[in-house]
Amino acid sequence: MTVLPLPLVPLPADLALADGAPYALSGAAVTGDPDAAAHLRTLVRTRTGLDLGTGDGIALAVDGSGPAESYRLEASGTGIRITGADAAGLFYGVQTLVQLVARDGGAWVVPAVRIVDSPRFAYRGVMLDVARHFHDLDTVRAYIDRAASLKLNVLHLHLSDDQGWRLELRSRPELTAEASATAVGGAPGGYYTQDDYRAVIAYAASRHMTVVPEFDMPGHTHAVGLAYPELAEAPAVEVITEGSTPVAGEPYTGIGVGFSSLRIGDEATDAFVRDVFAELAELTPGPWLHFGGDESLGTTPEDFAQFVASASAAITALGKTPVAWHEAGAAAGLAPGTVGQFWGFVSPTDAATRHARAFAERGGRLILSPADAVYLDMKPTADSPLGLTWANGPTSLVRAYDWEPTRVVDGVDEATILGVEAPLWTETVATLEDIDALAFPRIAAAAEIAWSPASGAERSWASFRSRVGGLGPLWTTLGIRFPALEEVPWT
Ligand code: TNX
Repeated sequence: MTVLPLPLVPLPADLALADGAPYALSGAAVTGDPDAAAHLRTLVRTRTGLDLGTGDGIALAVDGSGPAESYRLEASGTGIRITGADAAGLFYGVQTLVQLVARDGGAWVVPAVRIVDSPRFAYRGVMLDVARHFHDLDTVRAYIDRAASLKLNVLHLHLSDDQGWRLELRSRPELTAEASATAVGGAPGGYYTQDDYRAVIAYAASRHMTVVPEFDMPGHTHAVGLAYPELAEAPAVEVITEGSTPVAGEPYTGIGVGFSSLRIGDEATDAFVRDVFAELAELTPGPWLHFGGDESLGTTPEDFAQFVASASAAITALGKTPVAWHEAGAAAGLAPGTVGQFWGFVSPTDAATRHARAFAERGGRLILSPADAVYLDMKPTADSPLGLTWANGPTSLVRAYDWEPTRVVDGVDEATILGVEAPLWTETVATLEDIDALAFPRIAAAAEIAWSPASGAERSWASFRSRVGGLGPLWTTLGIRFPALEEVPWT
């Protein structure tokens, strides 16, 4: 049976259309789990204008059976039942139900279906760079809602870079006092207070998302030098490929990379690294702390290896799992169990493959973020006013969709892959409207690759583009200003 008329993304693991009448939402009521019921009420009201009553009709329950995050959904003319293995599973069942809501003549209905669904990968992430441009709480909450609606469950926050430090730390108040006021192109900066950060974590948790915070080191640290000049190496300006020249002690508002470095092998730097990650660990309930490690072109290879060994050990000693960009795999002393984030291409260079594999060889797993497929900051089309192009851009929706995680890093199999993450770097991204313009609809491709089984009749570009096209009206009512790419038959 074809599922093409149903605009479901990510594609459920198992789905069958049932015979019989659809379920009519007018006058319908909901019963069961209060959190899930509240989400469903809000979403149905937004989508249809209908207020669900309280009582029999749509039954929502958690029953503890089945894999983590899984759910079952049965809809018929007489009622709907969604059963989650856990609260996250039930939440995802609600998201699926909202995607199923359709207009039938003048009525809002849910077609008769039977779905049994669970995720392929445990880690399904998006990253938001709040350093190049600062993004306020409302924007972050809106992005959490967008990601969670596609069953993504990790928000990686890139909290520091050359352009600014974005999280208040009590142990190091100079960071936000001296290095948060500006952003790329002279845009206003900003930072999260500790209460703001807790609010982000709580909001994410209410949508079953875990926050993975990143302080990027030892490169991408020009801003640290504004607060602590003694911790910074002199900028290695000769490696800048784009943008303006950084000046030590002055805010950097360009978009060059690879020029800054912490001073390695210095007790003051070690104390700084210990302080910032210890405080970050205290503030962060999730299991992962990301220490960056990318593009440290202003650091010698020996210093880089020493830094990676000590930072990954320090984070491990805090009871957290370190995460680093794949270059950190070059360091022989990388702490066992460190998770690697691969950002090479779908067909990587030998060095990227070797570095990524090094994490697995030390018992760590991999997050796949192949830049030519899932970097949401690449232009979607050549004429897009926003976005970059360095990763073989523009990156079409079909390119974002047509890749298979187990075929990227040779020798890295399904069990070694923790999951998939779609980063959004924000050199060109200042507002929620900009985020929507770049993230959508490609974020839906990342979500399907992370959630849905690798194969199946409908796990194809032809099916995906049609299902995405059917989501247009829902996205519009949710206020998502997605670009109507020509690759998609929007309905
Ligand atoms: C590379 S990908 C970076 C970032 C830039 C991004 C722009 C990675 C780990 N580092 O510093 O923002 O390209 O696409």
